[in-house]
Amino acid sequence: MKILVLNGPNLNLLGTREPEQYGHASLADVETLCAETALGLGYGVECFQSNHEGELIDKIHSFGKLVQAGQALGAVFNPGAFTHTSVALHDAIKGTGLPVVEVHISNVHAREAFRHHSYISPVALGVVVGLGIQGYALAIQGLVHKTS
Ligand code: CA2
Repeated sequence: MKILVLNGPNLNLLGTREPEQYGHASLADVETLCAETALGLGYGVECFQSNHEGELIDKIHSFGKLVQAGQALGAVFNPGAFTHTSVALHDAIKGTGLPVVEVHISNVHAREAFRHHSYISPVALGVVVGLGIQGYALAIQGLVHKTS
């Protein structure tokens, strides 16, 4: 049984720039943290990052099918800037019924006004915001807690 760790645009740059906003950890560090957290709860992970909206949508579709087949639990998802723009990602999550916990490394509510609205939150099981990369571990715990 596996959990999808899904990251959106520019999160491949983690650890290379803007450490005051996003810390020093790399995306590989995030994925290792997620794998260790999930393993401790009895789950595996599949990690996927894309800078392309359509690729994220395709992954949500394929994982939604795995959940329907009882082969996956759901996803922790940091949609990056698509959080604030993407009706298409909203529709993909809603249309597949994929259980999603939304994660943001930074506290988007303490930043620019355009980051205060999320198209993902209304279709998410829960949201973890502003707790750094530890938020991914908390999101996995929350996903397991809410779905099993
Ligand atoms: O706080 C978060 O996790 C965000 O989802 C990160 C997005 C931002 O657009 C959201 O408003 C909040 C940006 C991810 C870009 O990450 C970078 C990391 C290092 C260097 C440059 C970008």
